[in-house]
Amino acid sequence: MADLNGDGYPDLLSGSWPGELFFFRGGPDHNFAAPEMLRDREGKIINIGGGLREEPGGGLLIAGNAEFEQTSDGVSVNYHGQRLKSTPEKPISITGTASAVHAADWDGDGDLDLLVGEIQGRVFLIPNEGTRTAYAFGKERQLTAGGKPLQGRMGSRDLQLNKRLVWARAKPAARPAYTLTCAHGPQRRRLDQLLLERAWKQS
Ligand SMILES: [Ca+2]
Ligand SMILES: [Ca+2]
Repeated sequence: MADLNGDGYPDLLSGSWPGELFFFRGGPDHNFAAPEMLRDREGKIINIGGGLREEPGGGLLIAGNAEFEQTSDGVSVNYHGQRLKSTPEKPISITGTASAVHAADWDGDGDLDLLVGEIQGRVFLIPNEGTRTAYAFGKERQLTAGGKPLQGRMGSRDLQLNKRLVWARAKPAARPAYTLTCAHGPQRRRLDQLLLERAWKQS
């Protein structure tokens, strides 16, 4: 919760699975307006890593908030104001990037900037280049720790990097481990935590 627009009323911010950031404008007595997707200073809806991607097989993949619509002449997809047609030759599918957001005055200039984590575990700063009462978000940049890009990583490669024994003991059905790499070394998180802890202690 943060007063993003500086009107004296706390607002709500939320990340999402498709990746867009949602702003719930606060009012008196903690009443909130319907959510709106946050945009950057050029009017583009913010979704780090989202967008349209051409698929190798000829399809189109949308990473973001989109809605399918069945019409009399086929299937259409509404994405950020665009209306795209899904055809057998160029079928449209949807995925997401996921996001979590926190507002803080990162650079101490009085307005609230955004800190955003995404599905690959990367953490970005989106600077507020506006004012305390009229936000205008600039281009994101990935935060660093210990001189390296800050990233929580998933997958067997990270397990092997940190403790080979962990992966050797993980069963195929086990979920991958989650490792946050930061200045003071790898930090293990959740995912088959008992198995991980046991293997860690026995190694
Ligand atoms: Ca507010
Ligand atoms: Ca600021």
